[in-house]
Amino acid sequence: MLLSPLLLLLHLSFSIPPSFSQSFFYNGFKNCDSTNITMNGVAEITDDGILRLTDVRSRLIGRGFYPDPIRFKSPTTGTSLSFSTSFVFAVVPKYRQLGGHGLAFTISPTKDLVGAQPSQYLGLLNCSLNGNSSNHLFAVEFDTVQDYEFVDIDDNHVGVNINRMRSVNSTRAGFFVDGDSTKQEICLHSGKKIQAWIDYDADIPQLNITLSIYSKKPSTPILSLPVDLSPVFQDFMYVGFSASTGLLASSHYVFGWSFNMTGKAKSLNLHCLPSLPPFKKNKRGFIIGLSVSVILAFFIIATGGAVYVFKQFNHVDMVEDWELDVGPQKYSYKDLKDSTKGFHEKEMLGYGGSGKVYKGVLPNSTTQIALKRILKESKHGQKEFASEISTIGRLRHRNLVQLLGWSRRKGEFLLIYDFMSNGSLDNYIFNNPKTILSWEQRFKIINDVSNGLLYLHEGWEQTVLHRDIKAGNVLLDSELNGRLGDFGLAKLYDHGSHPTTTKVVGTLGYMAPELTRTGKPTTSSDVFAFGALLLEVVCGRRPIELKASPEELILVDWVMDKWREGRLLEVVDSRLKGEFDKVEVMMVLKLGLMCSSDEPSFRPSMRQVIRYLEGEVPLPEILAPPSEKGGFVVGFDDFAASLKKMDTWSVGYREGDADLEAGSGLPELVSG
Ligand SMILES: *[C@@H]1O[C@H](CO)[C@@H](O)[C@H](O)[C@H]1NC(C)=O
Ligand SMILES: *[C@@H]1O[C@H](CO)[C@@H](O)[C@H](O)[C@H]1NC(C)=O
Ligand SMILES: *[C@@H]1O[C@H](CO)[C@@H](O)[C@H](O)[C@H]1NC(C)=O
Ligand SMILES: *[C@@H]1O[C@H](CO)[C@@H](O)[C@H](O)[C@H]1NC(C)=O
Ligand SMILES: *[C@@H]1O[C@H](CO)[C@@H](O)[C@H](O)[C@H]1NC(C)=O
Ligand SMILES: *[C@@H]1O[C@H](CO)[C@@H](O)[C@H](O)[C@H]1NC(C)=O
Ligand SMILES: CC(=O)N[C@H]1CO[C@H](CO)[C@@H](O)[C@@H]1O
Repeated sequence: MLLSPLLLLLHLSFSIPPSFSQSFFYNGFKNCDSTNITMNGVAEITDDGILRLTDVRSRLIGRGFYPDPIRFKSPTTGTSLSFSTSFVFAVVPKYRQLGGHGLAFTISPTKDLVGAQPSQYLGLLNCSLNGNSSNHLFAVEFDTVQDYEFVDIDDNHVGVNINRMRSVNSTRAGFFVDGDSTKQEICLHSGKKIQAWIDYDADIPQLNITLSIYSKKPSTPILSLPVDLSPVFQDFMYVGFSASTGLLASSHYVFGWSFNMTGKAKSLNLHCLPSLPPFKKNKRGFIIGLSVSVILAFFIIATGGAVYVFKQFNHVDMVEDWELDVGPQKYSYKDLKDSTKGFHEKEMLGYGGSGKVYKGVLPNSTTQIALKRILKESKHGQKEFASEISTIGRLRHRNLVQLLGWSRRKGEFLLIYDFMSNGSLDNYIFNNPKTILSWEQRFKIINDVSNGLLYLHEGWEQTVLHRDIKAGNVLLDSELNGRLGDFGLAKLYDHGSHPTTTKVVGTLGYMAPELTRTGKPTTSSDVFAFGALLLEVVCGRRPIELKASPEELILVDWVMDKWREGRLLEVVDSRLKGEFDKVEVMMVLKLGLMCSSDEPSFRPSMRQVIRYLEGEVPLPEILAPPSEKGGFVVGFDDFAASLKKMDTWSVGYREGDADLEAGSGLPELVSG
């Protein structure tokens, strides 16, 4: 008698999962506990009935999942089923304007996502799992940080992630008001309630994502993708939310959630949902009893106090959470400042991209250092910058200028580099140098720089673009070894992927022509700049020489013309007095031209460059002088033409750049 119910139970639990729902609706999570929502990490349901995934502590993960698995594949056809969901969330950052990191609606084979990491992984994956199709993970991320690693488009986006953190497609958070095709922006970390709808029609297939700050669903989604989720889904999956914080942190809240496998999910009414407790206000009535004079006295003391505190503040190095994660050693700002005699003009070594460089001494030692002082006003810039510092600090190569440490004070960064006693290469080749470098020394420096650049491009776990290669950024140590300096402009990206468009930076004459069009720096645009460097080291002049005659104005054109005329050796720096190895010089000049090709695909990679320089392989045949305008150099005229479009070039100017001074006469020249 007892046996049959038991058998039935066994049967139930083995043939189909215990129970699975087709739809549910949480109009707030009041009276809910772990039987209604499975929580892990730091997630909890507040007394007000809000699912709080994380609070504002650093590096947390919080998740809330619907407890039962849901069938996501048709038992008959084995293809994915449609679903529809809507939820209301809010992100309240610890520091206003700085969200970290984000939350994701998640469909996954498990509720606990073992091994997942916080920060940019949103508690979904980790670096070894990232990208593996056996993850069977689908997520829609609401991300408030721009991770270059995952090619995020900005720091306020909605993206669809399938098995990897890099989004299949993403868009800036916002919504369309019905009947209006301009997107209204939504700030994800405003702390306000935001409703999201995710609708998937498996038959088309089509995935729509819609956002709004209202209860009514806009008719136009902000993302609509033709994506088949059949390979992603398993028969039964769990649905829920995952959120994480990094060094910067936000509280992530979910206020209500509706889900439906058999039709459109019901929208939530924002007014019927619980609200976040308002910030505690000062007790009213406190001041009422006080006389005006007391208030005045209080005001005066408070002002005095504030001024005092402010002054104190300016003397103290403020430490923020994210600083603790920055790799290289942090030094006291005051010690560093003192070692440069308070950033005295006399201690200034020159300008590096984005800041002045001073000579100093490492605190409590006799080690000489070069200190770069960079002003970073915005908080956002500071955080990005800190992550760059920690990357640069990990790069080590004998042909790179080593970053030794850093320091920071409000709105200001100091970067500590090895001191290079012989200064920068430009002092030896342009503007009547005191010391003339011999060809052997020049050839050695070229080889050094190419090795340093190859390391940046290929020698590290991520590709590092230098983005500002020029003679002024090649430093010479006491033995005249060439070292690439100034990685302030470096941006990283994964091998094989493409960096997102960023503001074009670089120096006039070293910027690849496609950079001004696309704004996308690549290893190939670094090679272009390296080509310009090769030519100038051989010729002893700048890539654009304003004092030169019109036919000699643009170095690469001039060298090209001479080559066509069969008089290539005439371009070699006359200060070498003919003392050089002709074969090496010819090879370097031709390689310089090849790197300077307008067409990125004609340019060699740094690995190839090194093979040519070391004589391992001869330069390709294509480098035979073209009889007429043609061959691989077609387009050099475009280069000259683009020069005339001064407005596009002007983006390459930076304040305080030595080359800027040289360039200041250009507009005149173009009009004349
Ligand atoms: C939570 O789950 C319990 C037990 O399954 C159920 O009785 C209760 O109604 C659920 N609460 C809500 C708000 O759904
Ligand atoms: C990533 O998670 C997997 C699965 O839990 C684990 O085996 C692996 O060690 C984790 N990798 C890292 C780098 O944490
Ligand atoms: C993907 O994950 C599976 C199972 O964890 C593992 O066997 C496989 O090696 C992983 N593939 C890659 C490319 O990491
Ligand atoms: C992303 O989707 C938009 C349309 O919503 C489409 O135009 C764009 O090409 C897609 N991008 C990628 C990388 O698939
Ligand atoms: C996606 O949005 C379009 C409107 O742009 C609509 O025609 C289509 O039915 C929607 N698809 C789903 C699955 O909701
Ligand atoms: C330098 O020496 C001073 C005094 O001896 C000490 O207080 C300080 O911590 C030292 N700084 C470093 C970076 O070692
Ligand atoms: C060419 C040049 O200036 N060489 C100098 C490099 O630095 C060392 C040490 O500081 C000097 O001895 C060299 O004269």
